[in-house]
Amino acid sequence: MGKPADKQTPDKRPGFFARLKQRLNKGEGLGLRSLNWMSGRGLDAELEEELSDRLLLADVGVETTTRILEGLRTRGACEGGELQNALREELLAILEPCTVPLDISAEHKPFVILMVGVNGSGKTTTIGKLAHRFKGEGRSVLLAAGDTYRAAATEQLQAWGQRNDVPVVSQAPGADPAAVVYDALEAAQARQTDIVLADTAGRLQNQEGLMRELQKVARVAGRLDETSPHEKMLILDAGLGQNAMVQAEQFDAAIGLTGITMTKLDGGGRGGILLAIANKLNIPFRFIGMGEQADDMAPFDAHRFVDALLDFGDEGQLRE
Ligand SMILES: Nc1nc2c(ncn2[C@@H]2O[C@H](COP(=O)(O)OP(=O)(O)O)[C@@H](O)[C@H]2O)c(=O)[nH]1
Ligand SMILES: [Mg+2]
Repeated sequence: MGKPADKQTPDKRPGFFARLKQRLNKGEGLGLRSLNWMSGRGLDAELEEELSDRLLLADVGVETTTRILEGLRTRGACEGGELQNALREELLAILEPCTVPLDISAEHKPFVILMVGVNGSGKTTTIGKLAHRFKGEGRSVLLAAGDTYRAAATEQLQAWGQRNDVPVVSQAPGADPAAVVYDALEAAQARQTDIVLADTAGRLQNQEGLMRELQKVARVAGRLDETSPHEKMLILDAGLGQNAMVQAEQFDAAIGLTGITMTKLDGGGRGGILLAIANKLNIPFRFIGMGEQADDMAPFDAHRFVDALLDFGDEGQLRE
């Protein structure tokens, strides 16, 4: 499998979570290196206030920041490294329940993944990345161009289809997205395709219209196989901060999400929004994305994510 040997060759880059760590800690990040962990006074008022500021700045939100600080106080950790480990454990306690990998069981054929999210959140790009990943795992994939609102959306999906050598089912702009998805599922059944990735629009005349459309798409997807769609995945731009939380709540209320993929962790976001969402909503994180290339995505892993988030610097002790 000869890949072009350009300088973008993925294997030459540091690993995904190493890059994530660099990204999240460039500029300020959580900036935990600069806190005075070694004051010998443990979690005193000064350190607590600074830590609280950093967490809030990183989009962790008030509720979750309060939970974390309370947890630290309760633990009564005092030494620098001990305190750092306590913080790590607090974050893990929040994120670990949300580490549930997407389980694509072969008993559903095709396994149908409905992608939802506002315009620009990264749905189509994530479909391209997932198609690349699934193909790499030896599975067959078909894409459904359910964003019929903009002609460019279908073209963008077709480009990803070509790049990954997977078929795309589409109709003319303005077509009923539910009809496109139904067509795609029929085609996938006929071809014995393993996985269907269904794109959808992120903006219609209004929010209510969008949610109604998504409900309809999900309903129609259930006509050929009542267990479908098997995944209703929200795509969220991590750079949106607390707005991402609002979106998660709205989409969940409308269609009942089964997974979340966070994108643009290479953008302005500082990653703390995952803690806020995990603390509030019981929806697994499936993947995290950090860039526009096909392999700029990894399955979510609470341990590696927390490691990337917490950069204590060289003085940081007691790494596992
Ligand atoms: N930097 C960065 N850009 C991304 C990422 N994911 C998507 N994009 C870009 O964000 C823009 C919107 O993505 P798109 O997939 O079209 O969003 P959609 O409207 O939800 O389908 C495009 O320019 C993508 O290349 C990411 O993880 N990082
Ligand atoms: Mg799109």
